Order: sequence, then C-alpha cells, then structure tokens
Amino acid sequence: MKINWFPGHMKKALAGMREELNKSDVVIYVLDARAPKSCINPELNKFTNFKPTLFILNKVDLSDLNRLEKIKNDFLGEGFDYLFLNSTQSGNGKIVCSKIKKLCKKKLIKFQANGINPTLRAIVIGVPNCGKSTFVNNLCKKAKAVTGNRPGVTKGKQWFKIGDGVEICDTPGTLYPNLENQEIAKSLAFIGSIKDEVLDEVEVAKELLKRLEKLYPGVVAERYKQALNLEDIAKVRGFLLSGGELDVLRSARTVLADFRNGRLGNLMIED
Ligand SMILES: Nc1nc2c(ncn2[C@@H]2O[C@H](COP(=O)(O)OP(=O)(O)OP(=O)(O)O)[C@@H](O)[C@H]2O)c(=O)[nH]1
Ligand SMILES: [Mg+2]
Repeated sequence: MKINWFPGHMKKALAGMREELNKSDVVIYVLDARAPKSCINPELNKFTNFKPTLFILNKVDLSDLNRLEKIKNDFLGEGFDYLFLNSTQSGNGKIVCSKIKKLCKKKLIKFQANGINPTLRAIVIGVPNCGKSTFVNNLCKKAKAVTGNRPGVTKGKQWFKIGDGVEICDTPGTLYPNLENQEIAKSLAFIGSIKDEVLDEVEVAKELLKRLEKLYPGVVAERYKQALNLEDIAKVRGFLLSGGELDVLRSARTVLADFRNGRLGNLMIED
C-alpha cells in the first residue's frame, strides 16, 4: 500500500490559504495529539515564512499524556508556543488569546506606543479532521463553522471575531503535496486525515494493529478477546459474510473506528 493523496481541491486550498496567511499576524497550527509530528508540514517555515506559530495539540482527551509530556518542549521556542487542548470543551478562549498576544508582543508594543489597540489576526491551519473548526467554534462560543468526523468538511475560509482584539480564520484541511515518509502517511490515515474511500481500509487497519502492538502491546488483545489480527477479530466478533466467510472489512472498520473514538484507550501512535 502506497499512500499519496493530494487532490486538486487541496492545491487550490493551499493557494487560497497563502493569501490569508499574508494578512495574518500569527499561525495557529492545529495538530492531532495522537500523531502531532505527523501533522506538521515539513515545509512549514517555507509556507508560513517564519510567522509566529501557536501549536494546538488537540484531542488530548484521546491521546497519551505521558508520551506527550516527553515531546512537549519540541513545540516551544523563539516565535512558537503550544497548548494542549480538548476543543470539544469550552473555556479555552482566554488562554488562547493570551498566547496569541504573547507571540505578537512586538506588534502590540509598537501600536500601543501610538495609542492604538490593533486587531490581531490568526489563521488556523492543519491537516483534515484534526479539529480546526471545532477549535474555532469553541472560541466563538456559538457553533459557526461546520464540523464533522471525516476529512474535508470545511470547504472555504472564514474569519471570526473571538473578542479581545483577536480575529481568527478557519481554513479547509490540507495535506502536504508529497507524503514521502510512509510511516507519517500511515499515521495520518489512522487518525482519519485521509479519506477512507481512497485507502484500502483493510491494509490501513492491519498497519494500525501492527503499530499498536509495537507501541502498546496488550491493548489490542485486551479489546478483542486476545485476537490480534483482522481474521481472529472477525471470529471473536462473529463478523461473517452471507457465504460464511470472515468479514475482514468489517473487522478493519471496527478497529479504525475503535481507535479513532478512543475505545482502545488514550494513545499516541507516532513512533
Ligand atoms: N475527542 C475530541 N474530538 C475532537 C476534538 N476536536 C475535534 N474533535 C472531533 O473531531 C472531528 C473533526 O473535527 P472538525 O472540527 O470538523 O475538524 P477539521 O480540522 O475542521 O476538519 P476539516 O474541515 O475536514 O479539515 C469532529 O468529530 C470533532 O467533534 C477534541 O479535542 N477531542
Ligand atoms: Mg473544518
């Protein structure tokens, strides 16, 4: 299985994003905390032109805090900062605005010296399905951007006032043009950033089982009554086709859904 999915609409979305990016003071880069590094475009700096960046390690409620703690400092430095968030919960506005202001301190000081309180603009970017629109909605308090548990929900860019002198822009999810590193491509498939329709779900689920066994031995066996592969999962769950054959596609979909919905526990599936 070779994953390389970069549909034409994403090329258009990336070009459109560049315009909004130029208008922005800061980038809010939403990452799925179950595979945060895989979510980062390797050409990020070229793309953002070194704009201050706030990394949102989103979906922490589904991830492994022990492992996140070990890598969190990689998201901290000159011109960048991070936050761990569960965007489905409200009450993140204050901390997000204060981090944005900290990252834009130079601009704020310059304007405030002239008696002006400038509006700070933040563009929200990230791979499909990482929770950008949910994050934006949470900050707007009212649901404004459309969300859904599949990639490609947001089609166009939208600016929202989130109060306190900050405006943010939701954008459609984008992948990078060339997913050369297949381990990264697989991680993106596991977290649902690449449409299942263009993937071989059985192959993706087999790879996920392998990755889970390596990083969290015992988790799969515990969930599926000691079964470790799709055939055995079909047996223990009684997934049979009308001719009596094992329905491995149903096992694959079950494994993917269980992982994505947190039923296998709090996991970070990046190496
Ligand atoms: N558990 C959990 N689920 C989340 C969180 N943030 C978002 N989600 C869920 O993730 C799914 C995708 O959320 P969206 O906000 O539509 O993601 P998006 O990044 O805007 O997706 P695209 O517009 O397709 O790029 C939805 O089912 C959300 O409810 C979070 O912090 N925790
Ligand atoms: Mg969206």
